[in-house]
Amino acid sequence: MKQFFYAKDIGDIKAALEEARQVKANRLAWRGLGEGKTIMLVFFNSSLRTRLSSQKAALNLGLSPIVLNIGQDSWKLETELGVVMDGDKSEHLREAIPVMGCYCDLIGVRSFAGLTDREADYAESVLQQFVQYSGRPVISLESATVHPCQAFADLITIDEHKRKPRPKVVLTWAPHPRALPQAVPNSFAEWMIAAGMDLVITQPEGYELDPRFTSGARIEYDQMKALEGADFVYAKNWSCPGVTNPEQYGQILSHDRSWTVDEAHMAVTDNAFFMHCLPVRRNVIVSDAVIDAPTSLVIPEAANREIAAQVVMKRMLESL
Ligand code: AN0
Ligand code: CP
Repeated sequence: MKQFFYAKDIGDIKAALEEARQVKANRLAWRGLGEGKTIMLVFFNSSLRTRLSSQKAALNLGLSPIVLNIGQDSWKLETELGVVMDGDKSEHLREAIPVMGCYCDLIGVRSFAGLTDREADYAESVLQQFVQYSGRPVISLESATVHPCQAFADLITIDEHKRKPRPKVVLTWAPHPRALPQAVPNSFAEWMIAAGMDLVITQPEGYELDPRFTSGARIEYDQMKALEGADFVYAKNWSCPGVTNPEQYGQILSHDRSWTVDEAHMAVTDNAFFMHCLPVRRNVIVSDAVIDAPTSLVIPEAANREIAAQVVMKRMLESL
């Protein structure tokens, strides 16, 4: 495996889930695989789960992690080509990436969407520079439009908790005070569809996700109707994807708190499990009662981030 960005990169989903079960049952069985090898984990943005689970997954494989926080531990990096670098950025990605590539065997990159230039974000311009200039297999640790490590962990979690072969999974938009990327819902939708789940997406008008990630899902603008009979409720905020109106890309179109997932929402489901990738704002995205209920899977999802990351790194090491 040379890149991990999209659901197709993992190949057969059933095989990937089986491998995840094996890894989870015996995390240290491949300790020799990463011996003498290094993974560089590059963070342009904050992280709790991704940085810790990636380091833990690497350590399980005997792979040494090096973590670099751009702009804090390193120079501030320019990411756009062709600019006159007389501002606060001391170094360009064009040099920094091949230098990083010299010191590692695998690279993981967290680089959020800028949310101003839709075309640049959806072209994954930063991630593609890592592919082009590092000479190493690259993992998206949430890039502009995708968060595959999260989606894979979410799929593992659903697979572990499902009570029927094809559960109804509802991805619901929820309010948030800041404009957030579309990476998490994009990848969640893409992976649920790839895994053959019955996926319903519900959001206020204008928040339609890019069809390249959602085609095959049912769209329902009435949140309560969407939630009826759900087996899993996956809440997430995202900013305007700019599909229907490109000028609104990255904007907040609604602060409607009636979309906050509370007990009244969960009451119309089929005793659904609640899911969120975290970090979550309590009583904005989800009520205390719902996230604290025994049906909340937020911690098991986070725990499965280690497993998902380990399967991905294992496959990359096997194909070096
Ligand atoms: C980020 C997002 O929505 O993409 C990271 C989620 C894993 N969330 C925030 O910035 C709050
Ligand atoms: N879910 C997730 O990716 O969390 P972090 O942003 O803390 O890594």
